[in-house]
Amino acid sequence: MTAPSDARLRDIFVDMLIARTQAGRLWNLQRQGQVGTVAPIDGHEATIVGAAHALDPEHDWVVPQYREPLGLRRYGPEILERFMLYNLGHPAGGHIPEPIRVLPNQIALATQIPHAVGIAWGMTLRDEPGVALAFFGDGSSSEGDFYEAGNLAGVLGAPVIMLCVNNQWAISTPVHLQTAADSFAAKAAAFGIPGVLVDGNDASAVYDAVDEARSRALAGRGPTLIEATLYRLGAHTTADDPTRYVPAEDLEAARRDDPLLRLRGYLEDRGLWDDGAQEATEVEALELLDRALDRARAEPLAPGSLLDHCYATDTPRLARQRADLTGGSER
Ligand SMILES: Cc1ncc(C[n+]2csc(CCOP(=O)(O)OP(=O)(O)O)c2C)c(N)n1
Ligand SMILES: [Mg+2]
Repeated sequence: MTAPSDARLRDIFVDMLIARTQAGRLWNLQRQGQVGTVAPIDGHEATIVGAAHALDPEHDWVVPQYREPLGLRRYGPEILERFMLYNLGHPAGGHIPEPIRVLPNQIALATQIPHAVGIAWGMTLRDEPGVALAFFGDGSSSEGDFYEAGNLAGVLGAPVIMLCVNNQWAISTPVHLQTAADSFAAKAAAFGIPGVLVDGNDASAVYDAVDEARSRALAGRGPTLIEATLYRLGAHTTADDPTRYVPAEDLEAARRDDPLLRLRGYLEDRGLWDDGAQEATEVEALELLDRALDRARAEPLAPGSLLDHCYATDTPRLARQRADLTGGSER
């Protein structure tokens, strides 16, 4: 296990700040009707970025839920571009081409976890070095897919990291109504694999936990379930009003433990960050977002293309829907 160097922590902070800044801009753009629904990343940055930095983009797969894309910069600028295409409803946003080892967003809760186990086991069968890391939420852990994937991973000894992002909420369902277990990490016992609890506001701790799980997997010692605890600082999505159910005092306490403030303080104490760096990074974040959005908007969007990747050949019902959308004859 290797702790991240200060240089690495600075890189992690840059990615965290870029993600937070872009998320803020996307929120405003959604309110202006310029982009589609967005799930804010606020409060999740240390976990998502810290985990991504502990992986090797050349060999390791990331299998996201839907809140992660802005935090996966380490895997390449294509992630942001595809995310913008996805947000605008472009089918190309549902596919991230190789060699980038990131699966597209997954909205159907927990279905991505068996995919990650399959990818990981596939790498073992092909004798490829690498791991697959699946992000999923506390709410997703109540799905059957979580248990099926964890069980299979344990039996196979697949090189997979199951990273449960416990942000205390599944839309408006609080965590105490989600499980009666002591923790989500405790569920690892049923799979016969290690379960690790980590402070999800501490990028360094998340990096360490993922790094250790990765080393274990690469050494042939199988999967790990990690639970990163943090607090969702924003709404569930732009379609949600959390003031109706999040206790104001809990949110205020969580804001004092904001993962960005914590890491910024650490870097400033060591002379590795200052207001100039902050401002320059925020400007860069918005420029990157604007460019990705411009490119996504320029991509032609054919009517009916939303049906393109359902089946190789349209079913009769899809053919009728396609005809309705395109105003033409059935394909
Ligand atoms: C199978 C399935 N059931 C229900 C939903 C509706 N839904 C969307 S997000 C969400 C909450 C998910 O909570 P969690 O897994 O904790 O992720 P978070 O949004 O907190 O990051 C629900 C119930 C869904 N997308 N898929
Ligand atoms: Mg949640």
